[in-house]
Amino acid sequence: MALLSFERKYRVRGGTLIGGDLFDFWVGPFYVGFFGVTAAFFSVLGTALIVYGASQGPTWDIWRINIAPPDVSYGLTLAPLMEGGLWQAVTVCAMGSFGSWALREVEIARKLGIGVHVPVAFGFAILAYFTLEVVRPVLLGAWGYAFPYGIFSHLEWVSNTGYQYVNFHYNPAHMIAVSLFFTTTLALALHGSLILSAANPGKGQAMKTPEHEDTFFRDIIGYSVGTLGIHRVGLFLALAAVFFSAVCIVISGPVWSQGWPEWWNWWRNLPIWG
Ligand code: UQ2
Repeated sequence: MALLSFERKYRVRGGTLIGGDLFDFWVGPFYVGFFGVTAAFFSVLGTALIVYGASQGPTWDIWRINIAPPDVSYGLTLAPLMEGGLWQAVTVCAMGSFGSWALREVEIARKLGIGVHVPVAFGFAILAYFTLEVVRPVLLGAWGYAFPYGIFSHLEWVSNTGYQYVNFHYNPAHMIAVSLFFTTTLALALHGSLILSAANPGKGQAMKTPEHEDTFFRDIIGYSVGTLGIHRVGLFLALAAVFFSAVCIVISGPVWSQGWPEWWNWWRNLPIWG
């Protein structure tokens, strides 16, 4: 089915989660929906708040603009606008915007009658942000433990937070997360190169089939995970990487507050070393 006739068939009302027919229409190529309106509202407001914060100084240098959370002394209370309140408002806008985007994805998936895998996958990205900015600061008792909104400032937050635990690479959940990120790139490199190899067999030759793809891997490692399987592997690896990243930061402080190298003393203290 050509794209235009496909769209004529599927661009119909229904499948919305809220508001019925309200906002159930397209603007140009874009589906709007109730959550399109709320996503636009929160992202425009959040961006405007960041620009307002920048206008209050001390710099317009794009690298150094910084919207910081309140000082730790404010705990989990609401802070004055220029002492972290702006950061709190921007964080509410960000969560409103990310949540709206996920629900807009759900509405589009429902219209098409496809699964909700895309919004579920995006949900893991939201979880990563929510863990850093809400879950861990709440567990530690202050918004001041959240990362600031700024290019250099958030880099410094990551570095300082890592060094606070001496050597973050000894964090076992960090080890798992890094391994999963590397394996994700391995899987996509294997998959991307395999697909292109079959699609581009050489000038004048006909494109090859999934049988060729299966056979390549059966010949080289005795196993092919299959054309659907590789996408399951890829999604699992990517989501597991994000999940263990969230675990690795949320246990840093709330569960373990010494250096991560010290955590391994349980191994050195096993009564089996003589
Ligand atoms: C495969 C297959 C694909 C693929 C790839 C494989 C035809 C087009 C890459 C091979 C993948 C395997 C054996 C699993 C890799 C697992 C990890 C953890 C990296 O068999 O089917 O479809 O793209």
